[in-house]
Amino acid sequence: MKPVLKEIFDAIQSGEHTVVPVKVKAALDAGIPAGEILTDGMISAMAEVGRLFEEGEFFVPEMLIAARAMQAGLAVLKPQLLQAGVKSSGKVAIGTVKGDLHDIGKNLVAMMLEGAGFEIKDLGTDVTPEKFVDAVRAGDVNVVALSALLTTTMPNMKNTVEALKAAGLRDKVKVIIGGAPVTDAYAKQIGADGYSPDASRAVSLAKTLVA
Ligand code: B1M
Repeated sequence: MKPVLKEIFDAIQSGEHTVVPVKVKAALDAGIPAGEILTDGMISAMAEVGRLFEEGEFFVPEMLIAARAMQAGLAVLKPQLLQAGVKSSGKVAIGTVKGDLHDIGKNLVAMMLEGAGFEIKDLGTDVTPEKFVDAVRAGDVNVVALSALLTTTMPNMKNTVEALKAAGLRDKVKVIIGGAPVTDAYAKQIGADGYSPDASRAVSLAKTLVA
């Protein structure tokens, strides 16, 4: 790993939210592509934080400060991930499902979709099926994008698909899902239109589905 990416990795892992943006800027200034900084320096650091949590070396406070440092770095990277002047590809209502507070992956997916020209309605975290239904009812939403990071909250993806059906809105929108525990098989099982393992493939998936 390039030294500056290792520094970003270490600073995220230890939750240094003032250091991370400085290092991300330094990496950009050194000509390292935003995608490489994101994947190698940042996302990998969060995976390591998860591993340390699983092993009982990190606890929730450490995860929280790492997440804050990650968000600070993403703010610097955001302009690089957005392409100016892309024409609208459609409207996406995105949120992390009910009971789930993880928002870094969801924010990243939203950012990449925005960069690809989608208009984003970000419903935030802990979003009930009813809120997704209301968002579709309220406007010209083409895609509903659901994120879940917990095995215990994945069923709320199914509940959201069911709520859209019950409201007679299922045929009006495409539903895409993702998040660490989510799989393609699960997407098929709950009747979603597609699954993506990461933010960039969520963009190609959404584009294909609305085309
Ligand atoms: Co939590 N947490 N957490 N956590 N946390 C995990 C997810 C966990 C895997 C850690 C572990 O045990 N290894 C574990 C879940 C285990 C499980 O369910 N099997 C876990 C747990 C247990 C918990 C708590 C229950 C802990 C507790 O309280 N005892 C608790 C639950 C709170 C709640 O939500 N109700 C909790 C809390 C938290 C914090 C609040 C402290 C913090 C979140 C802060 C925040 O998001 N603002 C946190 C964090 C930071 C993590 C880890 C360490 C990192 C998550 C992250 O941001 N990754 C995580 C460990 C891990 O994931 N390995 C963990 C970086 C991010 C870029 O990746 O979100 O996967 P990710 O998104 C990716 C893809 O998944 C995909 O694209 C993104 C970019 O490529 N993607 C989509 C995501 N959404 C998508 C949607 C799409 C398409 C692709 O289409 C719509």
